[in-house]
Amino acid sequence: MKRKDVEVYEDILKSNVAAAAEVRRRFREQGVLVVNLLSSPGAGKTTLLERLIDRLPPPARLAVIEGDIETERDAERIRAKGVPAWQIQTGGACHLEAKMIGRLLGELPSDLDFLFIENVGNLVCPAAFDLGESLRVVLLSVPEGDDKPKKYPKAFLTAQALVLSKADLVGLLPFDPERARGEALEINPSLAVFRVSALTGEGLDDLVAYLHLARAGLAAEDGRHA
Ligand SMILES: Nc1nc2c(ncn2[C@@H]2O[C@H](COP(=O)(O)OP(=O)(O)O)[C@@H](O)[C@H]2O)c(=O)[nH]1
Ligand SMILES: [Mg+2]
Repeated sequence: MKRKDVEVYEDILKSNVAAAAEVRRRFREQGVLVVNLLSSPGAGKTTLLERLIDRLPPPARLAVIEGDIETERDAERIRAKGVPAWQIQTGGACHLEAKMIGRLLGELPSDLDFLFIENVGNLVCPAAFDLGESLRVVLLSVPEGDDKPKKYPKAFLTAQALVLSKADLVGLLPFDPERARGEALEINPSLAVFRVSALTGEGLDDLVAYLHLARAGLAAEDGRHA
């Protein structure tokens, strides 16, 4: 990258830090657990959201923000489940930024419990942009290969939880879940790891329990700071 390009990129990152802090402050004030989902395209983010919606029925209040380069397709899938969804089309940009979330603050219901953000599909740029989330979840699906954590370490380093998705395909493809888990934990020893299949339901109850705990932790944290 040329020196000028590096400076522009650093400015974008710096202004994103400030925007993310403001988004985080606003959502924490309202007791909303904001979850940022990162993965390669097709790792199963939207399908996981569809299954989580089934397991977080009312009175839990949910909303979803979808990020894609083009199309409204993922937001439509979420709306079909009865959950409000906003689609951000980046028009080519490979990640969402905090200011894009900030712009939606006035439109989102004010009484949410969980806000899920599905980032643009890739393990590179989204890792560099804090969206003001309280929880970052990275998905690695079985067909992608168990060698990916070491190749894309930032996504695993900055996440709090790892979902090894499409677990129903373990044994059908050459993917060693212990290698994937072990290498991810070498990068980030505090990662909570879940082996999940949206098809069979494996691991979903544990993941839902983790989300509830994370939300309860948010309230406890706010209590401490009050
Ligand atoms: N075998 C299997 N396929 C899945 C699972 N979850 C999603 N898929 C499939 O993977 C493809 C991509 O899923 P999608 O949720 O759209 O991925 P996204 O691009 O990360 O949002 C679709 O064909 C899904 O049906 C799973 O747990 N097991
Ligand atoms: Mg999707």
